[in-house]
Amino acid sequence: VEAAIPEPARKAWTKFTPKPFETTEEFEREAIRHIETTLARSLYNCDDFATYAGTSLAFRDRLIIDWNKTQQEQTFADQKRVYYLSLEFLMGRALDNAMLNVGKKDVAKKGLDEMGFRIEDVIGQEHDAALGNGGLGRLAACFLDSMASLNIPAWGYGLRYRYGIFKQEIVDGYQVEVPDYWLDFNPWEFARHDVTVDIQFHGHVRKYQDDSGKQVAVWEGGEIVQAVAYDVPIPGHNTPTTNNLRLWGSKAASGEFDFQKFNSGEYESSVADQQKAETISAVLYPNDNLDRGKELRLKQQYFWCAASLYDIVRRFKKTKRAWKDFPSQVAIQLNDTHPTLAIPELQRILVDIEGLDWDEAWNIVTQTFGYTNHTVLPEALEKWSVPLMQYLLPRHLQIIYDINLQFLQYVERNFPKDRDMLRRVSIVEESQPQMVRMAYLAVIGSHKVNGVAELHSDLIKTTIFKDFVAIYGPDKFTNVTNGITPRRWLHQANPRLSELIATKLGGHEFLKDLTLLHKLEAYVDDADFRKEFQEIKYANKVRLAKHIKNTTGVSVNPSSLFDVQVKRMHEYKRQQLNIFGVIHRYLQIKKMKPEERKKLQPRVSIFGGKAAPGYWMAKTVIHLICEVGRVVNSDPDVGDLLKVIFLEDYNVSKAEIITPASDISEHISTAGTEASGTSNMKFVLNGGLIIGTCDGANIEITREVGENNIFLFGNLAEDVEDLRHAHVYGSYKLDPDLAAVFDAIKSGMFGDAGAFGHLVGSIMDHGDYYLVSDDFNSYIKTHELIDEAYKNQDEWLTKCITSVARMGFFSSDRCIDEYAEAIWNVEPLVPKQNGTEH
Ligand code: NBG
Repeated sequence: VEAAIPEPARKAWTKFTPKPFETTEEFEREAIRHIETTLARSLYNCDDFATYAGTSLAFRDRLIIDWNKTQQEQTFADQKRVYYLSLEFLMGRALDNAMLNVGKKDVAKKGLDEMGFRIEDVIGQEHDAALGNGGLGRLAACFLDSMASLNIPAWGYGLRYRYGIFKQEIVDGYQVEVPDYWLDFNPWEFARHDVTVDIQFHGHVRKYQDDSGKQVAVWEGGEIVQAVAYDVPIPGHNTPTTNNLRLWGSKAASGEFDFQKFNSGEYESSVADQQKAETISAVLYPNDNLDRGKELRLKQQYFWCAASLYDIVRRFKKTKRAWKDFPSQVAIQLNDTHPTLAIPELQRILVDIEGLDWDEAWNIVTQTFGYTNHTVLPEALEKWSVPLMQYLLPRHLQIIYDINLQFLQYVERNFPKDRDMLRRVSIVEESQPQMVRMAYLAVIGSHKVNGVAELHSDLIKTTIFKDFVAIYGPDKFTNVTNGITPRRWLHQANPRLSELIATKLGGHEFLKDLTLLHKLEAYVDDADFRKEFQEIKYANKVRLAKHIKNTTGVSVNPSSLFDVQVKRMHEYKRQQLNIFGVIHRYLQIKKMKPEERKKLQPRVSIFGGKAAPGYWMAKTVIHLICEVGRVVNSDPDVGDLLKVIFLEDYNVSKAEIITPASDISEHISTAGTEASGTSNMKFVLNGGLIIGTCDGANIEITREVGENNIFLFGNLAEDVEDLRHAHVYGSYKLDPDLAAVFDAIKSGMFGDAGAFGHLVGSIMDHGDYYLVSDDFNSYIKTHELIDEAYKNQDEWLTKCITSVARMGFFSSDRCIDEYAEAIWNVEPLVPKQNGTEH
């Protein structure tokens, strides 16, 4: 490739290779140039937003220089790449992250200062890229950061939603959803109008025999929608590696509205096709851990899988290698079952288009894919109806049938005595209508399947994939416990703590090797260190208190114990258990004499999280939290002893303010329901303790930090089934303290009792599926322990510092190392120091 470029042209290019800014002055020149020329603004009309834009463009230029080098080096090195397919990337803001990863935040701060702006105000102008619902999408974002930081040649593939997760407003104590149009000005993406893929839907399949007598299938007719690539540079921390996140946008294949119709006056229908095509990538489905089986969602999934695979195959074909090399050049990771259609799609490309034999193709397919499972909740397991698939993707349905046939024949040969097994493991569920079970297809089409925490990975082997363990053996199933990037969740969110750690550890290496944190244990008794650690926590609480005041009008005392539960609203996550506990506390306070009240530990209970728009019960819990806050926060008997806050519109950038400010955070899912959880890790890494059930990663956090440094409570996963049974059939009595809470709600103490009837009823009368009553006593007793423990600030601080020192395991760098080693078999490509040779 290089040799093909004539010497004079090459000379001109290398002479003018753009150089990234280094000094404050160079930064200012770049930022001001962008403000004046790219944005057409000037000294006289430049506000925070224009400054944000100019600063971002200056940094984007830097990233693109590194991005170009990285992509060239990866192409020349011609080694295996990872493709991370995720329908969600919950990126949050990019500017602060870019500044810190390229190590130029100080330069920018000084430059902006000289230009008359405060860096915090400028950073605060950025709209979150909120292309995800919760933990699954944020995990994908942390993984991108780790893959770039570890120099793994990797691409993310996703959808460019015009609307991310909705914005949440709280109006009169109710959630109201507002659309999140975030693309008005997005300096972090590059539209690649030259990188397009035509995606087919509907139509029919024609089969015939070719001259050699081979059966050939052709997928014909139907409609075409065009996928356009938008690239987002992903900078690694302290390395030139800048990977790519490619998001696909949809548009009409012709690129234009129907001109004939337009000319004949049918203005509305002339744009209808265009709008229909653009609908595919228009909006993120706002459900967390719930599958609704909508046709448009299936269209999104195929559109994105087909465009991504076309791109991956096109890149592979440029290497001119034989097809059998495909799995040694390409690793594709399926983030949950959302991209499972990539499996039949690759089989279709290899067999129908490239003409490979079925078995040879299937071999390649199964060696290429890895599948990560993120939930055992039955309502979240994806199934698509056969008639819908037949209508939308007729050829894929045939391929899925063929995959299933071969698989079932294999099972029958190996388990001839277990007749029922065929029914149980079939990809096609014999229901009315028949359904395609995507998780089974993902297991069958991948070489490795992993869960996201030890308990979860054990559970999938004994529950949803039990038969598949028998069929394939246990080695196909493995665990990769989730992690978080310490760059965003420590260095960026809690800069003072990051600096303090760096002074003790002699630099910032811990940001790239988080296990180095263990050295902090030597400072547990160091008076100066302790004092500063505590001051930082207090300052972070003051910052959050200001945010609370600004957004809710409620004043909270930063010396109170801050008790935080922020995550998607879901019955299995049990925010209802938390708010019932708060009501219990309120009732206790009301009963106390003034001198008893003086002994109490003041608390602020902080909630945040979105409910899926159609999830009535979750919305009811939000409403109850708001109503309790309304009553408690204005009760003169209570004062500072208890405040109840619901923070509007919880998202990544708010998490960066909330996480460093917590004393206790709540991770209280019914045991066996939360696959991992990742905010639990963020809170402990930022010097907060947690109250939690024996669920997900809480168990491994306990193993790392020690039982004395975490507040565990509640029933175990192994007992859940029996407990549920007892609710329905056995002798079971509602917890008396919880009964008192329900009486208070029913009395109208928190507004219209009728509004909470079905919430209370789900526990009292309808089986208490999430075992709120069973865990209630243990929960409130544990909160009493927390109050006592917090009063001894010295011991509390020791717990916090010790825990931070022991969190090294939970870096997403460790996850990526494990995936790279055990699943992807890919090596890092360390960039040349001055990699401009290419
Ligand atoms: C979620 C789990 C979380 C887990 C994240 C990331 C889905 C389907 N699953 O517990 O509920 O931390 O995945 O693995 O969103």
